[in-house]
Formats: sequence, structure tokens, C-alpha cells
Amino acid sequence: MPKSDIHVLSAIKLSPFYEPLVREQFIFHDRLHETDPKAFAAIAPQIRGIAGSGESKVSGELIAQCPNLEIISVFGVGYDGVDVAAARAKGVMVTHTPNVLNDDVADLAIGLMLSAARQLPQADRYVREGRWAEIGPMPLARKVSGAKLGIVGMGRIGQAIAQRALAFNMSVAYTTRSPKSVPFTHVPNVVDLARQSDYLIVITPGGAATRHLINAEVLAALGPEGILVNVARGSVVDEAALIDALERKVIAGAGLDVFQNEPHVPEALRAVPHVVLAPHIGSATSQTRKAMGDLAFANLQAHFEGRPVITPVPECQ
Ligand code: 8YV
Repeated sequence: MPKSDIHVLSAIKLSPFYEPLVREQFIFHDRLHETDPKAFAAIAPQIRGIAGSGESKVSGELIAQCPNLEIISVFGVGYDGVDVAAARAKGVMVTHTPNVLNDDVADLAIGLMLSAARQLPQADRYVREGRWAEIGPMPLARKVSGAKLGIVGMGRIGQAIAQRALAFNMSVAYTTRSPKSVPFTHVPNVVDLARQSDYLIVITPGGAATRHLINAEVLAALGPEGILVNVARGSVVDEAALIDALERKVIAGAGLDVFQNEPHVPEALRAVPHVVLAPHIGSATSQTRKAMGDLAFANLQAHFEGRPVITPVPECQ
């Protein structure tokens, strides 16, 4: 297709599976609002699309600066960084990339649960550092198969996690605001869910509604044999409370893919031995990132060709 004369701004450094597609099709302004606000002010009235990711911020202020903005296409399922209310108020469509990343994020959640429980990174270091031969066997870990799993959030990814947990003979319970039609036990209160769980996996959207949902009380309820896994957003967990709970062994351990102030992870958290850390890699396989890039671009293309977008966020449906 010939390159169009439509101007698109990126809100963040885009994925190599998304950026080249946008660059080839549109007149692309790479984070111009950040790199050269003066030049951006001059071009802003021409911006009709914003391309972002799960981590990018698209504020009401930025939306207001682009009076002819029509669409914000997020490369990611989470869009808590986008001021959707401001977008809707201006008739701006917001799209994201659901479904294509369900398997990867669910795989990683199970991987972090197994890693934290069976101490896989610690085991690897134990062998590499020669401690096996020097000291003898490693301290014993915790069993996953047959244990009780609590899932905070039961959307598409939560269901993919639950499905995998069944193969480990785990019993699955979950919390959401209202029960879903899934064959798992609904527990209305997150503290009660934590109390009855050996493993608590967090996979709920970020944003104001879930900020610090996992707090000191929830961690105390999870208890000294419990393990927390977060593959949602850093904002869902009160990080200071988590560090305190890990340091004082209020919980047994954690597996974390997301953090409050990414890519910065507090030194205190990095110093805790019984925690497994990952740099926000939930969807980070080349197959899935390609599918996300194709879908994020297809949403832009559909919109500018006058067709309905493929995957609008729920608020824009
Ligand atoms: C990021 C994510 O979008 O889908 C989400 O919500 O957080 C991730 O998939 C991805 O890291 C791209 O930046």
C-alpha cells in the first residue's frame, strides 16, 4: 500500500515488531513530544494517531494537545497508562492487543510460580558457584502440584493460568468484583482468597481501581508458607509492604515480572534471596510480539481505511 499522509506519534520507544510497520505506512514522529516539545507543538494539530505500548503514558494533556487525534493504538493488553476517559470525551478510539498474548503471560505466571517454589534460579547459582560439592544438598523447597492456587483476576489470562494449574492438580479459586462463569470457586474478598491459598497469582488490570490491592493485610493472610506471583502491573502490589513481608518472612517468597517504578527495582527487593525477578517479560517471545505488532498496526490501518477497528478496549466498544 502507498504511504499515507497521516501523521502518527509514538508515546514510547516502540517494539521492533510495531515501529517499522507504522514508519512504513504513516508519517512517523518518534516521541517528538518528549524529544522536542517546540517542534511537537507545531505538528500536534496534524497528529491523527498515537502508537503506544502497555507501559506508555498517554495523558489527558497529550490528548488535548492533539486536537485532531482519532486513535490510540496500544501494543499490549494493558492500557492503564492511557487516559481513556479523556480519549472518550474527545471521541478518540483506544485499541489494545488482547488474546494474542494470553498463552505467554500464563506460561510465565506458571514459570514464576514454579521458579519461586522450587527455587530454580537459586538452584542454578548453587551449582554454578560450586556449593553443591562444597556444602552438599540445597535446602528443601515447596511443592506446587496439588497445592491451592488463588488467582486475583479471572479474565482471559487468568483463565489460561487456571487451565494450566489444573494440569498440576491444583485447586483453583479466584477473586473478581463479580463471579464469572468459570468452573472455579469465587471468593469475593482478596484477603479471604489469600488466607486459603498456597500460591496467589495476580493478573488483574492496573490503574486506580486496583492500586495496592495486594497490601500488608493480604500478604499476612497469605502467610509464611505462601508465595505471591505478580504478572499484572507493579501498581497492584504495595511494593514497600511486599519488601517488608519478604524481609520479615511474613510470606515464603515471590515471583515478580512487574514493578512499581520500572525499570527500576528497589535495591531492598533485589537483596531478598527468596524472590525471583523478571524484567516485564510476560509477552516477550518473538512469536507473540510479532502477533501483537501485527494487531496493533492492523487496528491503525483499519481505522484510517474507514473500517471498524479489530480490538477496541472495552470502554470504546
Ligand atoms: C507490554 C504488557 O505491552 O500487554 C501488556 O499489558 O504489559 C506487555 O505486553 C509489552 O512489554 C510491550 O511494551
